[in-house]
Amino acid sequence: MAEESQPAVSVVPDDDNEGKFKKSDCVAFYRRQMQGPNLQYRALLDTMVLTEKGARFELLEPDTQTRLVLSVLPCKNDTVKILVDELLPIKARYRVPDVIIGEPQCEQLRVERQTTDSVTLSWSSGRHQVHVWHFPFRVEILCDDEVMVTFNSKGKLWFETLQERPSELQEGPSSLLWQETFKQFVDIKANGPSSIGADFCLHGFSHVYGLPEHADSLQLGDTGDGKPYRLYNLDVFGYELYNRLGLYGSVPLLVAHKLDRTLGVFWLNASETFVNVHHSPTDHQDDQTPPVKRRRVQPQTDVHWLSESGVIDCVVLLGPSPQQLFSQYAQLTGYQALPPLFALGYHQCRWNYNDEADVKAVDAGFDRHNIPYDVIWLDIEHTDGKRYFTWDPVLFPEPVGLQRHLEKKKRKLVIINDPHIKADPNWSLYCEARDGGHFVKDREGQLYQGSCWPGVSCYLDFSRPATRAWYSRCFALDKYKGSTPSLFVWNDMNEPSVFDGPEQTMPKDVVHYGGWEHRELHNLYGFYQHMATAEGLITRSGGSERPFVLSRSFFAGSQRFGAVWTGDNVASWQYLKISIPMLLSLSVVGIVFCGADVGGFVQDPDPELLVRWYQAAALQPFFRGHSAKVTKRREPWLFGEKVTAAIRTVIQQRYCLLPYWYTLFHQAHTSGLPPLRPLWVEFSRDQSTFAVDNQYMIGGALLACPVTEPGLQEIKVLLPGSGEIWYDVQSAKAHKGGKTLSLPVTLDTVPVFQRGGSVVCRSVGSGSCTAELQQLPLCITVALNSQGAADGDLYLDDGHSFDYRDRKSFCLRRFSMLSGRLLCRPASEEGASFDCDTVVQSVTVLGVKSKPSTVIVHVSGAKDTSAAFEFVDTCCSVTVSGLSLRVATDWEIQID
Ligand code: NBV
Repeated sequence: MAEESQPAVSVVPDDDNEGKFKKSDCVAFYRRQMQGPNLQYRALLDTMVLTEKGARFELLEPDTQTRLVLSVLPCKNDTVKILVDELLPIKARYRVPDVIIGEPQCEQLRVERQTTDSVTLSWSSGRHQVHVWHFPFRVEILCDDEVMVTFNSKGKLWFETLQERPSELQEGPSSLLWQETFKQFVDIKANGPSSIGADFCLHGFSHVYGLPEHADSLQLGDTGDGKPYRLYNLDVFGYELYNRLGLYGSVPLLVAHKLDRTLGVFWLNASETFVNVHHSPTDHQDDQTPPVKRRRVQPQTDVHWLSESGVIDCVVLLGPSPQQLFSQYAQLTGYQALPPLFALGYHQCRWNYNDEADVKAVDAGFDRHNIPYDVIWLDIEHTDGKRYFTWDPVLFPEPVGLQRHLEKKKRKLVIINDPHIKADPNWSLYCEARDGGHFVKDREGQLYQGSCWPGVSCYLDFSRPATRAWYSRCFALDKYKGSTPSLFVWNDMNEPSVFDGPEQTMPKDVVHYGGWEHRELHNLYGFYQHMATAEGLITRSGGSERPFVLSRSFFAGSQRFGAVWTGDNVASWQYLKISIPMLLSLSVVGIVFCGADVGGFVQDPDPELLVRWYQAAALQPFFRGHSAKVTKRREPWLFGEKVTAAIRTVIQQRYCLLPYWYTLFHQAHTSGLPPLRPLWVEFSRDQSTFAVDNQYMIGGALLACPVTEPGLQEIKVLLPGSGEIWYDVQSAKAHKGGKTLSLPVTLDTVPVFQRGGSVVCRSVGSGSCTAELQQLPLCITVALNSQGAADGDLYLDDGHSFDYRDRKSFCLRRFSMLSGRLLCRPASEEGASFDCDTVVQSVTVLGVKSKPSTVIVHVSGAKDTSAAFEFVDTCCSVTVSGLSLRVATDWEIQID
């Protein structure tokens, strides 16, 4: 098998993006809707039926005689679902399965008022109402009598009902409804035109976010320039910046924010989707009216969604706080999986580490240079001829030995596993998949074949439950030869990438499980592979171990399966800069375990860029250095001692901060709050934060402003919130909030500030990997606010199993300080059973008014003792060291 058979078609992807991808104006359904007639839908109010599942109305468009059915379902957690489907469809339309977790708990609706023009419905306390208008048809969602959102405000409701295929297609525009040509590719549409669309007006909102994945700013811009946001998962090598064409994954959630409310619109559709955003009044409108005569108009944002097929299935999330919105969205699509602790450490990847000796040498290099790391990665060349689940017999003859070698140091191996399967009838895995019916078919019912790394390949149909189960079983330790429990997985190319397909992806007329065309579920393909891989790793451990899977493609809900990264970025300052808004955009839509390739995947970074990239990425959730095949090697020690030292420092600092990161991941896992937060999430009433996307919060306590420009000598940092105090983490110096600080920078400066009122736990020392870190004591930094108070949580568990869930084996503690007294107490009643030896070795309090005279330590059940301390006048800090206080016991420290 080691011998490479010659592929029939070129296996090299076309790197020239220009012209490879569609622009919106060459997408037929987009053109039809944008240029289509104004439709005159009416809600037939006398058809209203109220059930415990909400209200149902018929809709009629008299000119086209289109009949639809509208359901409005308010749910217990302040969300409202709006569903529109055909009234009498000739066949069922695709409804996205597997994304929404659990049935929503519906509220019982009451009729408040009904006239011939409209009906008003309310639920629970009556604070919220929906107002359905006969004509022009629209649905308003109100809170305390104020309209927050209007569905179909601009009358863009569009629904192409399914028709029988004409026996013969006449030449002319109508034949184009049944097939569409792009370059040499002809897409035959089995169901003809089936697109849908609708608009929402978000009243009072002018700041909107979300809709990844785009290499663009955090705030969504106005698409009046004719460039809508596209959601269509594609493999875009070295993607262009500030471009709204779709990248590897999509999450159709738009988040809107204003001073007193955060709101979301979730458009549950997995087919190709465009979103137009229009802000009014715009800042730069061409308004001839003299300013004095202008009325102050309330701002609004209109959002127009257009999808190629499926039904209109959307949920309005009413917040009102950002925290409530994240929780509502997590209740809908799932919470971030709690990663094993090692996954939050540093990952070293390259396309490719050449052979076992190379891997061992790189691994040893980290020890030699005293740089902690947890995982080394193998790219496609580790396989036998790009057959996933195999090993190159020459380069990786002893994979088990290699994993044992790493495992002795408590380190892991991640290998790549792509969704294409080499069409090789002499390979048992291929034959099993073929005979089990696990591949997608073309529209003639033959196995669909496309080209990828192995040459001619078939593609697994991950939408089919039996295929997912089969694929999951392929990760069983006895089936996947050469794998051990310390091997984890990376799913690449799962948009899916097909080198000889339209836009380098799978043709839309390929057929999946249930007879559904690929067009219906394109954006779900990677989501399903991620799901099956994570499931495979869980099952291989008998259900006891947490998986780690990184996926390039994703959809809403992918957070349940692991991590994602931002694909093939470039080693340039602009790509370092854009990584921040890209990761923030993912974070606000629930994909919170995310990162960008450190150093840039394509091309070679200069040492300054590499250092700055490590500094930024060490403060981001998923932290992996990666580089493309033709780039120069860039392990951290290859650029001279100064660079090695700078990189070592930030990786060590990352490890020290892992107790805090892990606590944030526990929070994401239980409440939906992202670890990485745009400033407005924490300072939701501070308008100056709404557009910031070069800075961010790590949890509620730390503000980071990584340097993303070359040769910088001074950086401007917005410290939000008048009344806040911010402590520079490097110097401990206090700064007042509500202003922009000018901070001098050297290559070693990483601007991070701790917010007054917070407590952050760090490890003392970093160890050589996370497993070592777990043995180390903690130091606690208490940053006092202007009232002399602070608090913060710490979450600990075994770092790898599901015992935290199944046996409540974890430890969740709260540190709180007030009037000079720091308490360590349980933060939750649950979780007492975790046997935790971790101790606190030192406590530093920032912002004390004057030098204390005594420090008394009180541990419950023991005698009070006084402790030595150090007071630093210049930054008003007190450090009590030499402690050994178990975090699992209650204790207090009184500083007088
Ligand atoms: O498997 C090779 C690469 C991988 O290193 C990279 O991280 C992915 O984004 N892969 C893409 C395929 C080839 C890209 C040119």
